[in-house]
Amino acid sequence: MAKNKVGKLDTVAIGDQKILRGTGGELHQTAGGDIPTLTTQQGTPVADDQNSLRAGQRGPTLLEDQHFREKIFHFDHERIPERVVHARGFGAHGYFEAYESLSDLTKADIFQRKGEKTELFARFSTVAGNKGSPDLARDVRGFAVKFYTKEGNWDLVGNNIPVFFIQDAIKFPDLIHSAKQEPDRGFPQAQTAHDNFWDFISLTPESINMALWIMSDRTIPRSLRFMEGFGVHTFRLINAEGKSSFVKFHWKPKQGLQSVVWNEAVKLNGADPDFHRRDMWNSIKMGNYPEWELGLQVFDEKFADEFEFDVLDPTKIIPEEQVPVRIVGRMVLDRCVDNFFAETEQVAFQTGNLVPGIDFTNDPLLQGRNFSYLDTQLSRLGSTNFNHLPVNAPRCPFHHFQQDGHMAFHNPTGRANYEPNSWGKQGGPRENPEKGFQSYGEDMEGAKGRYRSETFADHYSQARQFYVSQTPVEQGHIADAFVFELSKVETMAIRERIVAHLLNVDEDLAGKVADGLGLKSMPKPADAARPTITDLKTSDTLSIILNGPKSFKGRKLGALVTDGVDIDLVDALKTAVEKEGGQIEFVAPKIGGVKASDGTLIEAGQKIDGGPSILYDAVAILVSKDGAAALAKQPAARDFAADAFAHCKFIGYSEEARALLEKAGIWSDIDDGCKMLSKKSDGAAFIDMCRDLRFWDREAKLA
Ligand code: HDE
Repeated sequence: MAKNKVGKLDTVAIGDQKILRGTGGELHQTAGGDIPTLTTQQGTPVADDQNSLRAGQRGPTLLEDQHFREKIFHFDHERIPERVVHARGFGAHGYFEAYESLSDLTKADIFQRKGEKTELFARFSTVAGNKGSPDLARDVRGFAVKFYTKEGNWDLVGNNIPVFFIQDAIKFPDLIHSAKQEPDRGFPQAQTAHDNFWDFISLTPESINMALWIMSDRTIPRSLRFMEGFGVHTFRLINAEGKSSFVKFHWKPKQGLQSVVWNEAVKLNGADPDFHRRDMWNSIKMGNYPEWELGLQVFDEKFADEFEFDVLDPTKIIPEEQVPVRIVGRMVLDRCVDNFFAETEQVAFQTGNLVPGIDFTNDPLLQGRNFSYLDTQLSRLGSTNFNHLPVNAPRCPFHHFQQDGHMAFHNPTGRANYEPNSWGKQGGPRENPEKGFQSYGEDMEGAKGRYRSETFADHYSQARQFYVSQTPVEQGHIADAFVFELSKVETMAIRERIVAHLLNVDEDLAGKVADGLGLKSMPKPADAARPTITDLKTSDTLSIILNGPKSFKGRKLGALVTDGVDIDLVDALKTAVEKEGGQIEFVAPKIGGVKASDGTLIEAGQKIDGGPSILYDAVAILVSKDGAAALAKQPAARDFAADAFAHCKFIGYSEEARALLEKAGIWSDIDDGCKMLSKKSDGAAFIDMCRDLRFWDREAKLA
């Protein structure tokens, strides 16, 4: 053991490794071998990173300690302002692969060649909550994708819901203020269940369609991997001949659609506030890459003129039955970020980032967004040079004369920083009329004014269409969500105003909500600018349950095990899950794991109180008799079983689990969603059952 003095500290070497003993007696490593020397930002080697420079052993700290000052200075400024909306997000890298050439529709380079891959960065987010808010807040999810195409970055900045709350961007600050924490008290965080939000909604009839969507299970997705994405607005595609078609963009998850139930969401926010980001991170790290297909709804002016609603109104969808979604490629997310701050936090999306071949329409919300996204980056990223950050920079060549500013690190060389100039080849880039972005030459006329088009006036018909397109289970969830949220609203008049709107959507829904709120009498229906069209065709694509995964692939089974568990059952179940492309996690009384019947050690992924059943898509309770008796005494184990049952999950159990299931209060209610696992083949049969989302038949009995 070698010893030497560094400042006031002793270092010791044990074998090849140097260990530094701090004054507190802790052990620290110093540089040497493969470990680089710590430096300041200037590259000056640092001798002591444990103690600041003092005048004397117990004296004051000296101003000349440059290393200390640089370190604290930098730390003090680590945070940048979080996004004013969509602050909580999670990003990943991946690629887009075109299935076919769309040159008939668009000259966008990304869509020209079948099989071509384009790198991209996707960021998913909640809207209302602050950066540290929980993942399972009832909220719309942002679904933003930056494609690094060969002709510039194209940002498709969408949501997981195809409609929006408002029709004009001028109302966005009001909408968001009403949803966020109330300004006097600074709460509630990441939830719309409060007076201000529902006050605004109740006074904004155009938001009622969106209100139905956000009260559906769309706002509590099981995972970011199992939700759809939508560009929301109508855009244009322009082909090489200058012909324009209208388009709406859709992302369809290959995994299918899946959500949690509300009671689960509430509990998940405590048990794992990072549930969605952890799920995405783990899936990608395990090589189980999430995939979405890009779909286009393409239509022409004639359809736009004949459609019941205005295609520029972002509170409306175009049902897929009316304009089918044409699948044109896929997005695969296959790489986690290396640094959350540099990539996920600093990525700057912008609706204005379009490429030749794609263009805006006059949707007033989209027009307003085009102003907002560029503007917001200056507050957040502090410099007009945010596009110099690697995650934002194009990956195709770029040349322009914009220069200087804070932190510019792409600095043009040469004499010319203006154009036109007469410096020939040395004079820098020039415009390119053939290749360059050309806006579609749409005719414009009309008097200047602040308008809301008459064609935007129907606020209830599509809300009704959405509601009646849901399965009864989902309709029940929507009614329950309204009752939950409005029960947190303290002002009676606001509760009544919402019910008055719901009367224009569906009387049965309004009745259920009024009943759930204990309203003494039914209000009059809200005044409607247009009567509700009641015979719009239902659309199956609007339901989550009808578009579920149909497989256990990419989903997770939680298996509660104890010492003495039958190893054959465990083996059979594990094999069945993995064969299906799912994941199994063992939950045990202790994190050290359990010893199975044959002495095999089963490693635990979770200790029982850290692994509640809400974390899993389905559960199995595989325990020995003694194990069940011991677990029956533990509230966490009883909750594991009782919650799984209450959340309509499929439950597999060994015969010996009875003592636990009895104590959990579910033994006498065992139903067809529960399967006793007594022989090897039961494992596969159970996973077969789990292909369905949940055992919904149970829900009505629990009500
Ligand atoms: Fe956004 N929105 N938004 N939004 N939005 C932002 O831009 C805004 C809207 C959406 O992961 C902000 O960089 C206005 C609709 C996503 O970084 C800001 C209006 C849709 C993200 C902004 C809307 C979205 C944002 C905040 C009304 C779905 C997160 C930080 C006209 C189609 C992107 C930022 C990411 C972020 C403004 C409405 C989606 C302030 C003014 C509709 C996915 O610029």
